[in-house]
Amino acid sequence: MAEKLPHLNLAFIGHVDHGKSTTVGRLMYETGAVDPHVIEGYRKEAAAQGKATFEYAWVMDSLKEERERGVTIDIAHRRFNTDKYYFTVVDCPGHRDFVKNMITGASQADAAVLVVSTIDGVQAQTREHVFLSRTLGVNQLIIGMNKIDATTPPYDEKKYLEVKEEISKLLKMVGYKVEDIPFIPMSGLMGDNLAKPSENMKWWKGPTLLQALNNLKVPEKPTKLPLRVPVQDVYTISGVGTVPVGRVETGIMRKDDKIIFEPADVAGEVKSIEMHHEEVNEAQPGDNIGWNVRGVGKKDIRRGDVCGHPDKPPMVAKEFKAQIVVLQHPSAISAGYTPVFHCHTAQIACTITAILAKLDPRTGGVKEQNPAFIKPGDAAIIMVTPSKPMVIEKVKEIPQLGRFAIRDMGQTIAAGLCMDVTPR
Ligand SMILES: Nc1nc2c(ncn2[C@@H]2O[C@H](COP(=O)(O)OP(=O)(O)OP(=O)(O)O)[C@@H](O)[C@H]2O)c(=O)[nH]1
Ligand SMILES: [Mg+2]
Repeated sequence: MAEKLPHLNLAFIGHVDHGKSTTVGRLMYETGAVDPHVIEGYRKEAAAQGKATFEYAWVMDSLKEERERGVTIDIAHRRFNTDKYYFTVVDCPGHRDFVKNMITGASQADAAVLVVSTIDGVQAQTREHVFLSRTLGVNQLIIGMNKIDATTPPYDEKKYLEVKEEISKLLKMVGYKVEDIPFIPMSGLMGDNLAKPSENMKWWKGPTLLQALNNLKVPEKPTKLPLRVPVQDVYTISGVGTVPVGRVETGIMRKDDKIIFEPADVAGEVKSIEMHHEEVNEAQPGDNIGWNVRGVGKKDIRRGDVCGHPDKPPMVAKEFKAQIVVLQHPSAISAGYTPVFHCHTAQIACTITAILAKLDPRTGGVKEQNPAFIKPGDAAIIMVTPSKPMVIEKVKEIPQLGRFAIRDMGQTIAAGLCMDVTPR
């Protein structure tokens, strides 16, 4: 049944202890995804360990260290469904030491619930998570104004309006359209306005969290953007010919289309398209395909090349400008550093030739022009020169091909977006 409903990836983000795991746990319980006996068991066990009130959080926090410390450390995935959607929920950690796990969670999300304690309002990781969500392309937000049961007096509309204003300012600053975003007064712990409208807030006429989740939109397939199919692998099949395989990121590929591969710079024609071992006439975003090309040899193209139409060919960069967030690095990053950039299926050593500005990750504003170096936690605008030709697109034009991760020494050093490209 759940498999037939449209699917959405949903991340819960926000400052440490503001109630993300509790809200997810209670929502699971109220929608029947978690058995009441399980919660009852956690309630007793948590109380016995001096961790009373963490019973719902334990649905998501299953590591021993998480339960002992009462904080989420790693991201946890859980599934649940409403009558309209089937959700995969990613519960992110709020603690500043685990921001990189939050980034992994948010980078997979179609939408996010930002949980903010109505008692404490906007805090450091509220700002940081909002900025990162924006950078990572999370376009739909719901604000869960949590712990409304514990304001003074409880369920206080005045406090709600005050904190709502504070959050709105932050969202506007990084470019979210506040008019489209619901701000729901709720209690993850008591269950107010999660699955059922609360009796304790007669002043609230808006949706419950569950209704807001049902109002989310399945992201539209980017069929109107230019065709981009990054090549994952290339085969030669006897009697058929050259067959690259990959996932269509944007646009539509049709049988008999003229196509071009970049940066290889070879052109051909689509003889046939195969998906799940069946021949199809066209392929759309999200489809994993193998396509037989006329006029292209196996040796002409390789993993990391991108297939497009000749009238709007993939952009090959000589140099590009990017915004990055540094996640981890043993020391500091300065101009001249040459790690590997992972962008679509390409993995290419690129030199950071200049650091133009250091940004405040909590606001996105410029903190320092031309800094000598940047460190974990910093965001920055940089100039990059690939060691060989590389396809990358401006994130404003083709978002799917404008994001990348920077890796070195077996770690993800940074995540980023391409702002501008100097073509080859
Ligand atoms: N009064 C009240 N307490 C809450 C509410 N939601 C969560 N809490 C309490 O806040 C504490 C932290 O809750 P968590 O759910 O672990 O918070 P979190 O946001 O997941 O924290 P991290 O994952 O570590 O960032 C626990 O003691 C919860 O019982 C709420 O709506 N009202
Ligand atoms: Mg948590």
